[in-house]
Amino acid sequence: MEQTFIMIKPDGVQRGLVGEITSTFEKKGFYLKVMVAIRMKLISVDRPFVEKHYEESSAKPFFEGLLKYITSGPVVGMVWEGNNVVATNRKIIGASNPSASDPCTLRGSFAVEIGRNVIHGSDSVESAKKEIALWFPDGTVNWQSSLRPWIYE
Ligand code: IDP
Repeated sequence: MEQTFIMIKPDGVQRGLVGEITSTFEKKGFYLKVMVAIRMKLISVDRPFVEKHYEESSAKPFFEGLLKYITSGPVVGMVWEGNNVVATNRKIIGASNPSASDPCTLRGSFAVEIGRNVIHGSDSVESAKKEIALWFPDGTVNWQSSLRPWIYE
């Protein structure tokens, strides 16, 4: 099944949005593939690591600000699994700029400015694979929810 990488950014952690964001993906019917207490990463990431994560944005004028933002406090890294999870989670997250995000999305509900948009989600299956390998080099936990047949045909 398809997997995506999600990061709750420092502002999302500071503002106490971890539970609400995680709960949104759970209620949708996607599966958290890193066990919370053991494998979920609540870490401060360093500059070289963030440079690698955002290497595609390295030529952008906002890159320096982005590095400062993401290294400014702890973040939460997660892998979620489900049918079409990459594209679906991007829709749930909303447009990069919260002022253009649908109000029903996470960014539309909880953020105001593009430089403080609370959450990251992989933008393609290919970048999800890259990001998951970067953040979780030891792989993810393999488990199946007993409710799966009630959500997936
Ligand atoms: P995405 O996170 O929606 O995929 P990208 O264009 O890949 O958006 O940009 C990565 C991140 O860089 C954004 O989520 C946001 O935090 C930051 N960013 C993008 N554009 C700007 C900007 O114009 N000013 C400040 N930060 C920006």
